[in-house]
Amino acid sequence: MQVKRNQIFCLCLLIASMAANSLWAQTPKEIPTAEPFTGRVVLDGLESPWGMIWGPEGKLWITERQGKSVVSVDPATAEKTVLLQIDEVFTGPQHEGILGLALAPNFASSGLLYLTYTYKDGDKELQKIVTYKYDPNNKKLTDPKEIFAGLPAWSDHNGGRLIFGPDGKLYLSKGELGSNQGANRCKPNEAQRLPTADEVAKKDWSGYLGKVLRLNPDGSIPDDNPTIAGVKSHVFTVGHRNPQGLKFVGDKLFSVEQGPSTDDELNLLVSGGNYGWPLIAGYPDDQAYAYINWSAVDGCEKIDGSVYLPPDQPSEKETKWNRQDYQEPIRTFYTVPSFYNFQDAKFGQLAYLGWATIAPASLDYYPADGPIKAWQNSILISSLKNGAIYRVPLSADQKQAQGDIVKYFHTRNRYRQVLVSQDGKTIYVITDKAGNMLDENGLPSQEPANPGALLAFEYQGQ
Ligand SMILES: [Ca+2]
Ligand SMILES: [Ca+2]
Repeated sequence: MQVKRNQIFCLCLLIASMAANSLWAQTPKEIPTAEPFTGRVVLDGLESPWGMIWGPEGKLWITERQGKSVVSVDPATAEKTVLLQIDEVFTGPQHEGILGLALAPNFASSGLLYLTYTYKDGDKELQKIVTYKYDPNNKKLTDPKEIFAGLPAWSDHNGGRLIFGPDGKLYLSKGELGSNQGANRCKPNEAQRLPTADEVAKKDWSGYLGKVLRLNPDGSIPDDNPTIAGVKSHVFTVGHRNPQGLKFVGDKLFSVEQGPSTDDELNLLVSGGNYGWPLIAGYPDDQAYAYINWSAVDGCEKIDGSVYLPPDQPSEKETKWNRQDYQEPIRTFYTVPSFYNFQDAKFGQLAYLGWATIAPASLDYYPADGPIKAWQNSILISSLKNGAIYRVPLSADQKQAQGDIVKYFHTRNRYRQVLVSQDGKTIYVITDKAGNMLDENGLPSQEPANPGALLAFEYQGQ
């Protein structure tokens, strides 16, 4: 189904048809939903929207990753205002450009917006965090101040979500740059490598890959950050692949990260926790994943990296890795047995679209007192691969996922970020401008129905 601009349609039948999708036959049950929604395109033509927050005056503030800009959109009228354009930003097809954004906790008095983006310093590709001050009279972001720079970046797995916690600290999710896979398979994966005291003293952030970072608002290291292997740094958690979603629910920090060919993860992050990548994907169950350190394999460059788990290369069982600080995910998308068919012919050249993953790119929380009763106290996750929102109900203490995952709003798009409206009645989604996804019939497509769009799904129930 294509969402047409200004067209309102009922999603009821679409949602009911989800149960017929047999792709996840071996995975946790997804149940159809009866909640009534209509969908509409608020606007389209955004240059790869990536991050979206509630700005002042009821506006949505959105980063355009490839547009190198921050725009303000009135969700009621679709009026768009360019607040900022940054020439220095370095963009690429998927993982580079302006990524996350966050308002300072004292935004009402300081007017400060935090932004993170990739840039070049000579031959080096790096990422920084910069603050801008909002001028409400001229509707512009001005007065840039760099608070953190020199973080390694690359064309793959930059993470990029930026949020403030209730503790007043700034959190940034950082990926492992796609090392040890595909074109980058001969670069060592550093998600388990920890920064040394010497590196931290020299502001060498090369040990920060595959980590979630925690910073003071001025970019310095908080005194109460964890000391890991004897070193205090910006590192808050260790062992992530490509964490693109961060969300605080009360004092609990949830994240989503993209798994390899199985086991995208919903995690509850605890200070100093180790989330296992690349030694463990999902649970330590030795199913369908085993770590191969390609960089240690003789003649790595000559080996066909598209081969899945080549049997003649050394691999390490997940269960061999046994550590006190290891934290399991609270839900995976999905854990499948080793005999899962990773080469289903119906996906053709885009075989990865048939793998047991959803490519989660963001998450939001639907509050316990929200008007959609069936949604109360749930995590909402946006999927790039399926153009859908996955709702994961939480336990009353919000420490565990419980019950069935429910899938909503599937269109032929890549859903980059989900954001709940302040009244809890509208679910906003921004979509990628381009990329691969599954269409409404579960077949591969490279043509998004609504490229670079802001979509609104409005609840019609009582
Ligand atoms: Ca993990
Ligand atoms: Ca596993």
